[in-house]
Amino acid sequence: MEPILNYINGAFLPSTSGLTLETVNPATGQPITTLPRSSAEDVGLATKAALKAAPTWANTTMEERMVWLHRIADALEEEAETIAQLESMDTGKPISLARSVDAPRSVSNFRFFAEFGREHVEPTFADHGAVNHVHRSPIGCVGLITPWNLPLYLLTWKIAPALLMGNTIVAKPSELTPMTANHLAKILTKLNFPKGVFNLVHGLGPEVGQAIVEHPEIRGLSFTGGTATGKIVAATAAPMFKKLSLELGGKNATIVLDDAPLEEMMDGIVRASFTNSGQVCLCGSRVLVDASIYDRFKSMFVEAINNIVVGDPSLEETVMGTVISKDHQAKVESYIELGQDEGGVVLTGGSAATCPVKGVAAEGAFLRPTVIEGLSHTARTATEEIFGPVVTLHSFNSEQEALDMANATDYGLAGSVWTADAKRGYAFAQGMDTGIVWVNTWLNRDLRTPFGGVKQSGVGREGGAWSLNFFSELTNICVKQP
Ligand code: TXE
Repeated sequence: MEPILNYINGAFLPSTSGLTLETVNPATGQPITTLPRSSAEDVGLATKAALKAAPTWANTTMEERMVWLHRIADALEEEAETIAQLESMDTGKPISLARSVDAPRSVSNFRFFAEFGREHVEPTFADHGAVNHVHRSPIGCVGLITPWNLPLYLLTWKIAPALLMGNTIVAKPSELTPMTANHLAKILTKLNFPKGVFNLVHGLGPEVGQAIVEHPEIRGLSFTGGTATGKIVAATAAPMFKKLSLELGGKNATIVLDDAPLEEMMDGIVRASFTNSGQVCLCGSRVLVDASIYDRFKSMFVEAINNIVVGDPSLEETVMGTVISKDHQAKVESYIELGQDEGGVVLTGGSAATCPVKGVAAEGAFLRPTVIEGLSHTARTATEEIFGPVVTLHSFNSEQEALDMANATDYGLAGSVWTADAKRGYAFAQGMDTGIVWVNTWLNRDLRTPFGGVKQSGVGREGGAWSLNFFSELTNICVKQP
């Protein structure tokens, strides 16, 4: 594959240092291509381009920007298969998942905001003989920093509203998954998208990401990634009073109430546990089950998991591919080890050595879905984010106990409740200390809704009007007729 380059002012450039990194296919362990190991100097060039392009882009109308978002959506739609193939190769996720989730959601992110722009009105408030106009203007140049689990899905989730509100962009995808961001830059070039409005700088987080956060002329930052990194980003941005949106980690609970119709709901519960090898911040990594149905649930859950086809992500029948890297595989295996050290019992799955995935490259970062039972809900394995195909299984004796267990971590991103009685589920959900709760469903996304978490899962919300608010500044103009 041709080397990946930075995309600055409409041109594809190597890093100024000429240094590069290698990106690897997690399923084979083989290198795919190289990407720039950029520095603060490259971030400076990209920011200069973004600042130069800012006035013209800010002076386009909402309608003109909505037309651009539709054009980009159309182009992404035409290239959906290429994007799915690139994403699967870069992340090790099954081609079926890249086709059904990553590629289409990248299109709908642009399509949604292209249409949602119509909802954008500037409210007025009349009183004391004057009219107050709430005028919305771009932040200016914004920094977008994104993770490796849903690369284009999460990057476009930020790009679309940022462009719609008239901002210019310096973006940094994860150094582990640069391919689809690079492909988006190629699409923008083909569309003759205005130079400098969107810029991509590839490289390591502490070098390039840090430089974006530190740059004094990047006035807004939208970060999605781990909580530990989020703390570093927040500490750097806070004294600079930058606008900041942090979508961080999670340790979400899947709560199965005693009246849940298990046959009907098991597939959804398994999806919530293991989609993308558990590498979705919204995955349910703790499964809490009413004691009265625990044994029946456990045997159905383990049976369904044992039927998951784990293998080569390029094969159509594969349901679970790899985790993102051998390093991450080792991190996940260390938690399987810890779970047993803490007194847990592995019901199915385990490390690559004890429970090998058949018919795949030994260099591949494969792990089978793993369930550990018998742990206290306060154990480290049950409270720390693993971000892999590992769930802990717990029982509870009352709804209050289930709520207390669900809320007993430092995270507060999402959760799901499963019950025959939707009203009961809605009432239960109101006790959950999270930003999102699904009742009898999971990853059911209406893009108009607020997305984000509380506690160590982040600060702020993105989605619908919340994205328009984040990616703009407000000026209240109070007018009194002479
Ligand atoms: O995160 P990292 P990863 C979380 C998920 C998991 C993590 C996995 O819970 O914890 O993301 O993604 C850059 N200054 N979410 O491992 O390491 C880094 O290069 C500035 C939650 O990639 O935090 C990458 O581009 N940037 C989410 C990005 O930060 C830095 C949904 C994220 O890297 C940096 C998806 C630094 N010092 C995953 N160090 C949600 N809540 O929606 C690294 N980076």
